[in-house]
Amino acid sequence: MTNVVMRLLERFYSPYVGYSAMFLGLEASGKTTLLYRMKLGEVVQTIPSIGFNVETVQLKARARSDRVLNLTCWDVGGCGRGYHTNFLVMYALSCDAIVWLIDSSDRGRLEDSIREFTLVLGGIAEDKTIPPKERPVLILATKQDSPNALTLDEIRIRVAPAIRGRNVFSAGMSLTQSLTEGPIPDAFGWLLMALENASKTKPMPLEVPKPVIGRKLSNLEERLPEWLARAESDSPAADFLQQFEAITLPAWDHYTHIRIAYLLLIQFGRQKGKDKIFRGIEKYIASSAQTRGRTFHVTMTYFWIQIVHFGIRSTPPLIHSDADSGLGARISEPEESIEHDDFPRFLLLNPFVAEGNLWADYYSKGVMMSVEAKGGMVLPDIKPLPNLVVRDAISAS
Ligand SMILES: Nc1nc2c(ncn2[C@@H]2O[C@H](COP(=O)(O)OP(=O)(O)OP(=O)(O)O)[C@@H](O)[C@H]2O)c(=O)[nH]1
Ligand SMILES: [Mg+2]
Repeated sequence: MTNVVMRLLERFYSPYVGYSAMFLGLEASGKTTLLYRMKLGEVVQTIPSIGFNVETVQLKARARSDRVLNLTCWDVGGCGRGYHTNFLVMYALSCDAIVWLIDSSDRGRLEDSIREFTLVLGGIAEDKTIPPKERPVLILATKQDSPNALTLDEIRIRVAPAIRGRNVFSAGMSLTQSLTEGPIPDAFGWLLMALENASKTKPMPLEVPKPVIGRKLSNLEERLPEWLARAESDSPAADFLQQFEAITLPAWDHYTHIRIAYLLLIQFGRQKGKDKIFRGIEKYIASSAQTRGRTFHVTMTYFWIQIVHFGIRSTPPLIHSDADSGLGARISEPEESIEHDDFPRFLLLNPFVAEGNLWADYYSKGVMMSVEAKGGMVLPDIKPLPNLVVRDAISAS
């Protein structure tokens, strides 16, 4: 089942324009800051990420001054918090390199970071198509500007056992440092060299690597491949919306809700789409035999609209490889960037939408299940919903 993830990653993101790297590291280690620093050249205000941010960046590689590294970067929200190791490995297997960020100012969590990283590397090592040595690992010790930060040497000594036998370069940096001078271009210059050397010897994969078998799969690890397979064979967008309108959908479950929200928000935008979702779902619950025993829940509906909308806004345009044109690559026009039938790619980048109890990260049960929350919009009591203002600032830049 996990092969559907590999297949879709390949369909959307391969052949890559250049190379790809997965950014790993505990919460607040600086993954998103680095990504947008490279993409936009500035430090943007970040919020803890909940899904994937994927961007292709161009970096001058200092050691090879005439060369530019084209890197498609997968930034995944807080490893060790939301996602399980096997889930990260599914994605990491399709990347050419691993970039591991360590927060040098957080002495207390260095061991946690090493433990998580060791688990992911162990999972990747099960992929026999690429020998471990040939998937370069770049270790970035961020926040060197913080008082009392761990030095790069202290970190090197501590991480050594985790990276034995691998092709590794480590660098200490502050993410506010220059992108053309100093440790950042040095580190990515090394990465370019390592990737070029690896691809010279890389054998052609004969088969899609088998999913990694480890401990019991978490809910999301099972559900995402199921959802992707379902999305691939589902009825076209127009038919699906027609069935929603006619109260004849084949099922009424969490997947159905998310696809409804996705399609209506894409087609009508946030304001009009939200109204259509509210009215449509309320009508469906009132009229369908499938929904007997259920009542319309205002806050829950609002929550999922917000989450899906956030996911849509976080999904960057797809880069088409366009070898024939001689231009190398073409970025989708905004209006074609998320197509109506692009639901599988949306799921791939925003897998958290498949977690039916995601709301519990934001709302206590008592609040979400209250009469007030059912009948009207109630704000979350645990933490604010993902922030579209920050997201919009990133898009605007
Ligand atoms: N002083 C300093 N702060 C940094 C540096 N790198 C990142 N930060 C700050 O650390 C905080 C967390 O950075 P993020 O980029 O959001 O971290 P992340 O790894 O994406 O975190 P999650 O999305 O939760 O996994 C932000 O406030 C950054 O501005 C650095 O080199 N120096
Ligand atoms: Mg982040």
